[in-house]
Amino acid sequence: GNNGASGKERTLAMVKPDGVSGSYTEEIKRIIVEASFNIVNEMLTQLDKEAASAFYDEHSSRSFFPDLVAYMTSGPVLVMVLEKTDAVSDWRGLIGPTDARKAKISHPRSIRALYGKDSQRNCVHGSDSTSSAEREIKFFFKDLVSGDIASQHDEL
Ligand code: RTP
Ligand code: MG
Repeated sequence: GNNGASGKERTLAMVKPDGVSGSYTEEIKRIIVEASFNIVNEMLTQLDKEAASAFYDEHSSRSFFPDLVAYMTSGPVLVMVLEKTDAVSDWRGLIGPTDARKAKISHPRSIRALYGKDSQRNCVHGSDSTSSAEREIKFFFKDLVSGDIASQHDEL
């Protein structure tokens, strides 16, 4: 499952290329910590076309998929495993709706409203279910198992 040694739920968060290049990483991490998430693991990495396509495989037939892959490979991303009770739904709530322009109206304090641009460049990712979280955490942190988190701080 995607629960850590504490029994708390885990989710996968990502600061997308526009967030890293826009220097929003520190602000976003401050919001994460203030919302009582524990950052269990983090990794700055660069997705290639194959990795971005595999990560967003559920959208491979969508018209926006080529643009999505180009966007996600345009620069480094910061991938984080976040832990707290109800981590998956709480992180989705904190980031806000997919379209940052709509988020600015309906959820003005959400991360996408604060730092996103539009329906594509929305600054952050969050797993949409506990099963997605499990798949996505394994995608980036294959060796991450309960009680063995200390050696996983890979860097670009
Ligand atoms: P994410 O997976 O990144 O957390 O975003 P999400 O669940 O809110 O939205 P999803 O439907 O899974 O879409 C994944 C990402 O694809 C880009 N997108 N572009 N141009 C468009 O109409 C469009 N629609 C979606 C966004 O970057 C979105 O976050
Ligand atoms: Mg999604």
